[in-house]
Amino acid sequence: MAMLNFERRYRVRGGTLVGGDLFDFWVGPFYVGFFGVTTFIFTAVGVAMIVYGAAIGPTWDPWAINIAPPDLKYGLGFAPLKQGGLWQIITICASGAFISWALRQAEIARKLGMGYHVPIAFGFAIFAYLTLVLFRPLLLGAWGYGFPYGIMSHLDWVSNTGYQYLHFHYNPAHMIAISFFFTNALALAMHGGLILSAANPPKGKPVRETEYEDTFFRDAIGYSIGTLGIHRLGMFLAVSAAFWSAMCIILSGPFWTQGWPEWWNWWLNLPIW
Ligand code: BCL
Ligand code: BCL
Ligand code: BPH
Ligand code: UQ8
Repeated sequence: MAMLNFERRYRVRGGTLVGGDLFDFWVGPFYVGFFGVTTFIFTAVGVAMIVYGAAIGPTWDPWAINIAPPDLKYGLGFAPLKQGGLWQIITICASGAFISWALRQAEIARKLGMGYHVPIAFGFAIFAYLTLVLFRPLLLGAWGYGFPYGIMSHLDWVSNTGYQYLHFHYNPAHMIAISFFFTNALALAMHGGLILSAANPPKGKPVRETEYEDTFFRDAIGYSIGTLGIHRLGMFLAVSAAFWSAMCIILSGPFWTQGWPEWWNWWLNLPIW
């Protein structure tokens, strides 16, 4: 891959969090670093375990391959390899790979003298994942509450877990999370549309400056959040969607055991009706 002139200049040593100069180099376009090596190792072991799980399983159909967590009877202990132990190893590898990935992004940000916004945003996705396979199982007392690793089987888990609470749509944190996801797509549609409309005119027409972007939305809705503001909003919406997703599932079980429609009784019981 061709290297930008700029990339050649910034590819210098330093800024690493651990390991000093040890893995401070690039392979093709990829920065390696200590956390590149740990990402690579966790990914290699994790994927190998998935392939092994598929090999000892009943099928090679990619949609049907399933690596299930241990039975609830194993509680928070280790399970035999073929009874959920594989799932436990894969979970460790996946967590290690995701966290290494974020730390590698942080090292790249340091080298470039940039903020940590991207790895922090990714941290919210990692937090949601860890809520599903680590925090909630810990609070409920068994690894068996984690979701199975399989394309179709993980959808079964979502559906079954949802119906366990009768009507998951009544979960108030789920409502907030969904609203953030929808608002996020609304904001990105507006942002993508607005930037293309100003910065990508047909051949021969002039590019419009940011003042025009502001004016479009002032004319349309009386207010513009501004060209920096829309990115702050975008990060807030995306990160909040992941955060409230984590909240909706950590509440289900550890903090609320009935159906979610029941939760709303506090509202019906208000003395003002
Ligand atoms: Mg899921 C769907 C992965 C957690 C509910 N989910 C998907 C598919 C993909 C996937 C197979 C498209 C996702 C997508 O476009 O995301 N889910 C996936 C992963 C995790 C995960 C990797 C995880 O936490 C590690 N899913 C969960 C949890 C639920 C959940 C348990 C709440 C978030 N998921 C659902 C529902 C649906 C999916 C409901 C679907 O309808 C959809 C589907 O079609 O399922 C069949 C956005 C991200 C990108 C576009 C970036 C690219 C991501 C690629 C496509 C991921 C490939 C994963 C690969 C097959 C996994 C193996 C890794 C290798 C061994 C290295
Ligand atoms: Mg629901 C959860 C929306 C109906 C039961 N539901 C969610 C949330 C989201 C949502 C708010 C999932 C997003 C998330 O957590 O992302 N649900 C939603 C909507 C409807 C809906 C919009 C709808 O009806 C229109 N849900 C229902 C019905 C129930 C129901 C009513 C089933 C019958 N819903 C549940 C249950 C859960 C949700 C149960 C959840 O557990 C889930 C939730 O909140 O989970 C936290 C967070 C993102 C992640 C977890 C992905 C993490 C990715 C990691 C860090 C990186 C992966 C890397 C990958 C392996 C790399 C691949 C390799 C490369 C491609 C090379
Ligand atoms: O590099 C990135 O993007 C290109 C980072 C990333 C991010 C980032 C990155 O910077 C950010 C800011 C976000 N995601 C943000 C978010 C949203 C919340 C703020 C949220 C909605 C979200 N990401 C969701 C998701 C989902 C969903 C909804 O399911 C997926 C699938 C992803 N994000 C995926 C990704 C990757 C493309 C990338 C990323 N988000 C992180 C890449 C990474 O971590 O690479 C290192 C790891 C590997 C190469 C593979 C590890 C393999 C494991 C060892 C084995 C697999 C185990 C797994 C549990 C099996 C699951 C099976 C499924 C069928 C269920
Ligand atoms: C085997 C091997 C590869 C070995 C390498 C050697 C080695 C040891 C390396 C170690 C380092 C290491 C661990 C490398 C790992 C290499 C691998 C396996 C990488 C996997 C990469 C990966 C996770 C790919 C996923 C791609 C994907 C499906 C992404 C999701 C789709 C989306 C949403 C893409 C967005 C498009 C994009 C690029 C956006 C970035 C961007 C943004 C956000 C932006 O705002 C902006 O404007 C300011 C841009 O323009 C400048 C952007 O580009």
